[in-house]
Amino acid sequence: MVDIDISYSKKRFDEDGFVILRHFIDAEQVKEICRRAEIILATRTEYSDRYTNITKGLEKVDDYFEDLMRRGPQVAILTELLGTPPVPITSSFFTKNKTSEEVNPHSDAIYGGVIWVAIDPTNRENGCLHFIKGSHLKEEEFSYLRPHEPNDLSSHPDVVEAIMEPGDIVFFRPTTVHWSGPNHSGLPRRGFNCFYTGDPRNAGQEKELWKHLA
Ligand SMILES: O=C(O)CCC(=O)C(=O)O
Repeated sequence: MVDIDISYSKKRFDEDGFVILRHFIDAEQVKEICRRAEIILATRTEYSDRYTNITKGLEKVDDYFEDLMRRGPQVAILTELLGTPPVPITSSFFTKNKTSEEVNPHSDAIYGGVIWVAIDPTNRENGCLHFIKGSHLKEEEFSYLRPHEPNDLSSHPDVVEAIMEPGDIVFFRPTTVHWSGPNHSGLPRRGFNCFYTGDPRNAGQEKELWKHLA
């Protein structure tokens, strides 16, 4: 892991609703996450309600993911960013092999934080994540968005393309509007995500909510 300027990262997280930290997860761990997730995918246990390319609940199948959610290097950073220890809800694997596997603009939940780790290089061509900077502060304006409904925000003035390399991580507020476009590359684009709530009292409720979100 590289040196992290936590006060700058917190400023970005608070003002923009997300922050990308480069080379955060080392190459060995990226490989291990991918290897274990691919084993789970091969035997598919739990699907997202609407997406066949999103596999949730990895931690229910392999304790490695439970441990990673609870004790991975992201926990200390997220604690700083949220100002409170994050409570893990679930971990998911997002594969994107086809052009049809888009996730439309949406926000995830109200409380807590989300992390997304790039397993493959990701860019505009293969459907990288996009964020609307500052949208977590304008919840009402974006409350109409649903991940299964197309809404073109690609020319929004505050859009940011999260171009990432394997091991880069993005921390974001669940209320920050985000989406990922089609994959035109012909190669898989994979990402690993963990969702945390910031308040243990919300854990049950957020678990239910997350089942229905991308
Ligand atoms: O990886 C993707 O394509 C979408 C990720 C996403 O929507 C999320 O992590 O909440």
